[in-house]
Amino acid sequence: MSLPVTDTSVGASTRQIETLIIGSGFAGLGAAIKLAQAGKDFLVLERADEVGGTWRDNTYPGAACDVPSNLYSYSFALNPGWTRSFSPQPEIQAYIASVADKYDVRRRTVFGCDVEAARWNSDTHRWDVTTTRGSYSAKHVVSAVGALCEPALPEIAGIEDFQGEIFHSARWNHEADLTGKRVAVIGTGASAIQIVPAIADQVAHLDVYQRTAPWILPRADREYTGAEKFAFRHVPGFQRLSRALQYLMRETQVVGLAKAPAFMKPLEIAARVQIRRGISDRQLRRKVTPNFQIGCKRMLISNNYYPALDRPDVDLVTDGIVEVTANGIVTRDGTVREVDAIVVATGFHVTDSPMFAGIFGKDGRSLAEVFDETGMQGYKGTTVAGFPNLFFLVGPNTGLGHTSMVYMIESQLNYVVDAIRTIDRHHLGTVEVRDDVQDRYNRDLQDALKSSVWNNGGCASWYLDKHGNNTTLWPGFTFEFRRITKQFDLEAYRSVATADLPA
Ligand code: N01
Repeated sequence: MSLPVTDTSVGASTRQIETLIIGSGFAGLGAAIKLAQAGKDFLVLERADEVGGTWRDNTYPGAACDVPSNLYSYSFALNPGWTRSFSPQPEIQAYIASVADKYDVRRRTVFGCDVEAARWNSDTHRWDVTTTRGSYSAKHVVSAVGALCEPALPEIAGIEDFQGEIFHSARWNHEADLTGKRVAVIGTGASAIQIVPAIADQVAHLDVYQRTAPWILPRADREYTGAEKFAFRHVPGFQRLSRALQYLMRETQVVGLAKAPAFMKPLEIAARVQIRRGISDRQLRRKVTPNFQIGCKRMLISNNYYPALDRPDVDLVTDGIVEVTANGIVTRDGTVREVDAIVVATGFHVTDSPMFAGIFGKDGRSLAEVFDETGMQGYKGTTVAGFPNLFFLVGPNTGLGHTSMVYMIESQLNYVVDAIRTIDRHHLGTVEVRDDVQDRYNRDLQDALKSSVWNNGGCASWYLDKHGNNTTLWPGFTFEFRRITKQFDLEAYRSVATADLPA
């Protein structure tokens, strides 16, 4: 498909655009494709020089998806080229880039364009968006920056004085050669458990700093057989069928995560067997055994993390870090472990994203101020009261603990594109979700989450905000979310016709 050529040059004057999409990962790229197909005017702003979002940024050794490959593509652009059942990062990034090419999205993308602020302008009834590459005035803004885009650095005394190499897992420094070095990895989340086995052979010694032991399940990863690869390409419906089966299997987990956590027991047993098989030392086994219910934090998958920890040249450190010095890390028991490099695998700002501080709504308050007061609340994960004509992809309570985010993104794309179509069809100038609708929606969500393992599993996780509310995860089956986002529900919104907007 070929799109009309859009002027992506940036000048001194403010450019008028119908819809600005911020970000070009799975969500932003999908929005661009769907808006193009709907014949709408839009422009994508991307701070980096390539599409891909989190899959472009996370290039650490061992980076791979923990969701089956067949679920990890758009339904409208299946990828018959996957080589493994769980795809490595380079394959996913190549897929995303190929979709951008196929749908010609780059021509409507301004690369190297970091959004500084977006302000609702009550005079023009549009969004004023300032960026590192000029200013825009947009009727609608689609924020597609994702939940895992702003690395969270730990606040550890002295960390800025460390003299060796130090970098976050999502900003891997490929110039730094870790061969033969003493390396520390801080964190034992999804990123760290992929990094540790990937670098254990290369480094001289590895210290892994664990604050909370994660639950880790076997990773059923394998190369697709020649017959499967052939069938993906040449047998009509084969990939769709295997995708549908995997989708249904994963959806059954919702019962154990959100409705009746006791159903997760068999998974816990499988995880305990992994520990026994992977680790020979009894004391180390005790250290890696989690102290919370499985599913409370994201369940991880790996076959090689425990064997890596079991190596004589790898130490698991469970005493809390008190300080980083110029050349090492000091733990609570007073031990100083000298290292040449530190990998900070401490996750992302999710419920406290710095991006929230740069978006100013109708009453001049930033999204950060609003969320600080109410928690990260929205309506159908997409709109927020007080922020007219602003649509979030991967917004509040759209995250998943069990299956592919691409499915949720496609549900939201339906909703956003239908919203913009509806606005145009009814000649509306603004739409803003009603406070009462948003409040009711969030009450229902929190009720549904009350009995979930995420809220009651005895862990602290990034799923919960500072108020203790789970404002990140969708508590139900994903097809329920697909159903509620099928059509834009104008009655849930306060809307003003363009002709009635005050001049
Ligand atoms: O980050 P995390 P991540 N001192 O927040 C520890 C997705 N993902 O980058 O558990 C010491 O999960 C923290 O300890 P604790 C996936 O959705 C997907 O690994 O808070 N430690 C934890 O161990 C995932 O959920 C894939 O006690 C500190 C770790 O750092 C999300 O990204 C692959 C600390 C952070 O774990 C984030 O994963 C990778 C401190 N001050 C990631 N602060 C796929 O395969 C934090 N920690 C699809």
